[in-house]
Amino acid sequence: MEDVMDKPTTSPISTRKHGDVLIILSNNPPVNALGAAVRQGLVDAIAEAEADSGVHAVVIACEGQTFFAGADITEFGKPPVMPWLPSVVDTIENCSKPVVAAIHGTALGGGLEVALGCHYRIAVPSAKLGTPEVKLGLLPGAGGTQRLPRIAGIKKALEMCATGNPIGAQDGFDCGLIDRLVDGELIQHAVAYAEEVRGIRPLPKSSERQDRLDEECSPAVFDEFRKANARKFRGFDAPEACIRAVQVACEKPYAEGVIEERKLFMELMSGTQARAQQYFFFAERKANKIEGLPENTEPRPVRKVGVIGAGTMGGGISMNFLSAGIPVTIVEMGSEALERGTGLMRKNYEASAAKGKLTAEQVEKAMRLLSPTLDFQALADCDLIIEAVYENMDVKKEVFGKLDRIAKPGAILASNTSYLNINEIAASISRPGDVVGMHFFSPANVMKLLEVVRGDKTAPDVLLTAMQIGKKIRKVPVVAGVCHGFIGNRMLMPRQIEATKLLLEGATPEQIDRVHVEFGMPMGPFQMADLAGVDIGWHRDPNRIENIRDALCAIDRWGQKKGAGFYDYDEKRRPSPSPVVQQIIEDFAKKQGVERRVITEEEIIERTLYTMVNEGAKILEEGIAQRASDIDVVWVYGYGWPVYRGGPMFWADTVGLSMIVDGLKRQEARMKPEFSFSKLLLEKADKGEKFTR
Ligand code: 3H9
Repeated sequence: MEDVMDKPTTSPISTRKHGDVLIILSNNPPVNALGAAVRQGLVDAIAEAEADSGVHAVVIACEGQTFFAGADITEFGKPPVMPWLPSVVDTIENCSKPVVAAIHGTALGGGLEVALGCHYRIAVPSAKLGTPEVKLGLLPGAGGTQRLPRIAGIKKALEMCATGNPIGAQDGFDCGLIDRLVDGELIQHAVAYAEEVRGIRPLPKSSERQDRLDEECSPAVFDEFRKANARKFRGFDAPEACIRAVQVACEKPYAEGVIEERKLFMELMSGTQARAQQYFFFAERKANKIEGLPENTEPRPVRKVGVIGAGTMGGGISMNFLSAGIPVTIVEMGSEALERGTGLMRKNYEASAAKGKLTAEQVEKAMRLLSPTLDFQALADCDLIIEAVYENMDVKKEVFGKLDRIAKPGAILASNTSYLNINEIAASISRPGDVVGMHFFSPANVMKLLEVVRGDKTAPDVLLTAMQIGKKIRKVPVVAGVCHGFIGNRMLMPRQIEATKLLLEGATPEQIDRVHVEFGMPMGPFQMADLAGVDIGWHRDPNRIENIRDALCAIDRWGQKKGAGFYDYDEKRRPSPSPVVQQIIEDFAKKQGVERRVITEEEIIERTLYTMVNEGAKILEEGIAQRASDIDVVWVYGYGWPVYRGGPMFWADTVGLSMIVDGLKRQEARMKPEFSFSKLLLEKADKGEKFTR
């Protein structure tokens, strides 16, 4: 049957008739976000269906890559434009003719809520369904917290709303969220489905369902869920609000539930956490954009990757490519190290398989793509070669010298250095334009951050390729300029310097760490030192004791791996304060003539966190970071800065830059000579400006 097109329209929503089914189509690229025009279009289209006596059923579908991926986040914080989404969803549900949602791509947030307002849901197997609002510091605010548990059950709704993780279509089908799964032409199937159900009355409305609630409602379900996720949700406001809203579905009728949902939604929306998380959503996407890249720059093809060094870092880096289906040649100096390295990679993969994250077949597929070798020459056909050898300029130069002779023309030569000067490495070979930094964070197969270091001579297509390949291996790449420590590690330095000075002045490691953990960091500076190894960068001479770190290393307190560092550890690696360390600190303070006093939480924040903001501002003014939000992306993904505080630069804006400057001025005398003010910070504070918008 021929479809009958309606009159042309400028609305992102169009309608066409297929027999007695009205097909409502959204075309709002890139993700069919439910902006004002889409919402209005949906309401108008439902009115059209109601008014047309020739229409007996309705299909709502989307063009492009996805079903509605949610409310339009760019509208948040602006004056609301009617119709608002909850009433659009109600309008759909109250349509007197059956409405079928035809889902492909990702039905997320408000998009899933639209689908829940429909009377039936049909999806392709590749579709994903989710309520990611919690990741934006919100909860599903268009009836989702009340409809979802009524359709999919309490446990599923809790999991989806409070974690924000999407589920697959099959899972959706199994829990009752999807009524029918279909392969092939979705809209055709949806129309056939609509014709099949057109006569069924009463219409199934998710807001009226009670059966699933009766099955699962008990206070224990909520208590257990809270307990099981306490660590994950620590510090965040939104997950608890999501749990509370779903709980209301158990306790109150639908009409009261949605009022409660709205109240909780508005509370979250007006809070700083939601602002921070929404800011971060866009920050992450902005980080992908490279400034100053000539238009027409095309990436170089990367079909095969070489990795030099099969240690923890080299192995982890290799796994990223293997998992993305890219063959890797990994080179080591000795067969024992090579075997150990590849064995560890297999072990890591198998551990993921044991947790159900991979199938045994996927593990084998990844490992088959790996070619371990002792022969440097084997790198000759690689398009991208990443060295992950010992962090020493001479060693790196030697490796790059070899690569210069072996690598094919046009191969990208990347260094995984965390501190060293990429320009100096590049200048030592005949093809500096091919050199770029690709700084992975440990464990490299897990951590999302990738600092892509742009040297003075790095060719634009090399930079673009490094950024794109980073995305392909599911990292969050951020461009950084050349300086000691790039963005992330450079900002770590003032924090570490001040934290160590604070120990001498009277603070304890556990006090400083507690302030950081309460702030929302996964661990404090001394917990981090113990985890990473107190001995990293130590000169290895036990008789040369110039600071607390030297003193700890000299008596074998190298951190968790030795069962002792800034803390004592039991056999389960549980830390406790160490009297030995306390004594070392006190002796050291005496030796240096440092007067010990009571250190307040405020001082710890000012000296260890405000100093980071100051360093971030220097990084910005020197052009090491392209934008303030990139610094935030580095800190959230690389160091676990709590995303509900947006990142150090966004956080500084919420504190107020003049407050930051005042705090630093209060501490300036104690922090000298290491500390100096960023001009940009002073200027911005003076003008009442912010780093981020
Ligand atoms: C909500 O629904 C609240 C309701 O419960 C209640 C309301 C009352 N809005 O990620 P990509 C842009 S809250 C506006 O690179 P992908 C994005 O910025 C919402 N813009 O693509 C980017 O722009 P640009 C709940 C959006 O293929 C472009 O689209 N929904 C939105 O890798 C491409 O995005 C969510 O939280 C939006 N909702 O991934 C879903 N979404 O090109 C958020 C994307 O200028 N979205 N953009 O940089 C996503 O998770 C991913 O974008 C998605 C596609 C998986 C859909």
